[in-house]
Formats: sequence, C-alpha cells, structure tokens
Amino acid sequence: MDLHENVTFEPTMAKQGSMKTASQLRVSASVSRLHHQRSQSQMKQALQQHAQAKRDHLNVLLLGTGACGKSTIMKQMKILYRDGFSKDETAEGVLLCRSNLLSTIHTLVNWCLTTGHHFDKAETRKELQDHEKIIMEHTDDGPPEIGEIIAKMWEHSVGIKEAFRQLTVEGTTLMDSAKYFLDKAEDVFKADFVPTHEDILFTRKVTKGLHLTKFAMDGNKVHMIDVGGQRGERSKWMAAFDHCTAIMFVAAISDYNLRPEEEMEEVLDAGRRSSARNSKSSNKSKTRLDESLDVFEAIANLSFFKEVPIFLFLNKMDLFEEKIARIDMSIYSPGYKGGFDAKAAVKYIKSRFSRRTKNRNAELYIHTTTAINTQSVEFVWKAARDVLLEDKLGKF
Ligand SMILES: Nc1nc2c(ncn2[C@@H]2O[C@H](COP(=O)(O)OP(=O)(O)O)[C@@H](O)[C@H]2O)c(=O)[nH]1
Ligand SMILES: [Mg+2]
Repeated sequence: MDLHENVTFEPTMAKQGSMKTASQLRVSASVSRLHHQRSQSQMKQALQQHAQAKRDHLNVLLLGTGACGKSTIMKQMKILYRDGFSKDETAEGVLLCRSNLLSTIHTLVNWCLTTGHHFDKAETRKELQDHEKIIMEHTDDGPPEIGEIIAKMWEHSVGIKEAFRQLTVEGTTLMDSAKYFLDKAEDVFKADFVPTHEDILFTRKVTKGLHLTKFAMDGNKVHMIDVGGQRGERSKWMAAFDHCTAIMFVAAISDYNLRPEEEMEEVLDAGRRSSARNSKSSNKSKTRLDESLDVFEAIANLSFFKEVPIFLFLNKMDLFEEKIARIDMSIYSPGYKGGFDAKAAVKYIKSRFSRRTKNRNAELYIHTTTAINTQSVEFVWKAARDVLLEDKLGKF
C-alpha cells in the first residue's frame, strides 16, 4: 500500500466487516487473519518488497496507545531534520493552542460548578460569573479578550486554582499541557500570536489514520509513520506493517495511575457526583500503563515483527519524575516495592515490558524520553538510528 506524505488515509482493510470490533485491541487477530488470507507467493513477494524498501530507506513505525507522545516525536523529527513546521502547520498550531486552552478552562470551570467550589470572595464573584459565561460561549477560538479573562481567572480565582490542584492531584482529566497554556493565556489569544516550536510541541490533537513524514539524516532517507493510538484507530495499524524496518513503541510511563482515556467520561461523571477524593475507586481498574503493556505485547509478539527491532520509548519522564515522588506506584502495581524512588520505578516498569516479549529474534531497546524536549528525542533517536544503520549495512 502506498503512503502519501502528510496525508491521512483510512486503510480500506479497516473498513471491512471483520474489523468492526475496533473498540478493543484487534491488531493481533487481524494480522493472523491477514496471514491466512495471503498465499505463500504473496508473502514471498511482500518479503522481497520489504528487503528492497530496507535497502532504499528506513521505514519506522510509531506505535502506542492514545496520548503517549507519538505525534510529539514526529514533530521533533520535523524540528530536527526538516525546517520545522510548514505555514499550514503553524496556522493550525494557533488554533490548537487556543482550543486546547479553552478545553482546559472549561474543565476547570465545570469542576467548580459541579462540585460547588464556587468562585471566591463575594465582591469578585459576580465578575467571575460573568467571565465564566463568556468563556463557555467559546470552544475553539476567540478574541484577545478571552485570553485576558482566562489569565485573570487563572491568576486570581481561588476556585479555579483549587479545581486545577484537585484535578492534577487526581491526575485525571486535564491535558498535560494545561499549566503551560494557562500561564501564557494572554499571548495565545493575541491577534498576532505565532506559536513557537515549544508551543506546537505542547498542543494536543487526536491523530486519525496514518501519517507519513519523510526526512533525511546524514544522507540516509527515513520514512516515519505516525498512527492514531485510540482503541478505534488500532485496527488501521496493520496497513503500515509491510516494509517496516523498526518499531518505535511509545508508552507514557507517567500514566501508571491513570484510567484509559476512552474511560475518562466515567471518571468525570463519578467526579461530578462525588468529591474528587472519592473518585479514587478507579484504582482497581486497569491503568493506561496496563493497557499500553497489553498493546505492546500484542505487537511485539507478532510473527510479522519477529525480526524487526523494537525501540521502546518510556515517555513523559518529566511528568513521571514529578509524580512518582508523591503518588505511590504500588497502589496501582502491587508487585512494585521500590517506594517513591524514580530509578527503582523505571527499572520495574522496564522489566514489566521486557517480560511481555516472547520468542523474538530481534532486539528490544528501551529508552526513557521526554518527547517535548528536543535534545531528549535527538539523543534516543540517534542511538536508534545507529542500531538501524548497522543492521542495514550488516545485512546488505
Ligand atoms: N510533559 C510532557 N508532555 C508530553 C510529553 N510527550 C507528549 N506530551 C504531551 O502529551 C500530549 C499528547 O501527545 P501526542 O504526541 O499528541 O500523543 P499521541 O496521541 O501518542 O500522538 C500533547 O499535549 C503533548 O504535548 C512529554 O514527554 N512530557
Ligand atoms: Mg498522535
């Protein structure tokens, strides 16, 4: 299947009737079906194409569950090996900064309203209620006045600060970039706002379909494919499996205490009904990290990828280091005995991933990363590239 650069496409295979249970991980089952459907000669042809593609360029597939940082890594490649972001991407960045920020302030205001933490002292309450009304009328974009209002609420409202504190402690519904954009609310809504690379790295947009980015480094061509990580998107991944020279599997390790994104509405409802503290009943369920481990296991053990090196990026180290010092991981992973020590926790998580691989011939390389940090991504990517080039030279 051809991939078109910077074009989203919806693979036809994912639309077949057999793929309709996309709400759960179906990659493994889908691929074995695919194996059965293909004749031996088709498989041979695919292998030959794979070898040819490998000689020509490195074909790297970015996989992982939703919001783990795949697209952020792809953005870093554009910063490192292309000229950063195109005009269109920058224009989209403006809208994303604003819509991400509006989504955050809406969550905070809603929390205040539904939990009864109302705004502040009597003398400012009326003004804040007026602000809240204006803010709720804007979902995607707004005039500079909106930025000023958000900045004012963020700086002065005890209720908004309390909502932020509670939602951060619970680590549930706020975007990772919430504070980053709240701190620069006024700038973001200015008419002449141009986002920096850092702003764009902090934006969140759910990826749909598959996106190919091509770049060259030190004379070597690389094709990198980014995918959507949500449950409904995963059945599309296999359209990119052919010709894959390496997998970059991204897992957000700061997710060790979070419920899967797809289940967050449930948590929000629980939070609305009771106080934030009581919504901890979610501890007994699978966490996003557990889900990431399951998806990793399904991918890493496909016979399709037996010979394909996997680079596992344990991402969001910045958030993880901050979190592990205050939220005991053993509550969510009873086997863990390392307390609040980041090193012990990383070691434990690494071993959980390693233990999930079986009968593979190619190596599993594990790195810790902070994808919003360009140097961090450059460092691990260069290490991966060295391994891949050595492999390419060794075999051809
Ligand atoms: N603090 C922090 N935020 C990150 C990191 N990696 C990604 N993010 C943020 O997490 C959100 C989701 O990232 P994204 O790359 O879109 O995830 P994807 O769904 O896997 O493509 C974005 O707002 C990113 O800025 C990280 O290492 N640290
Ligand atoms: Mg994405």
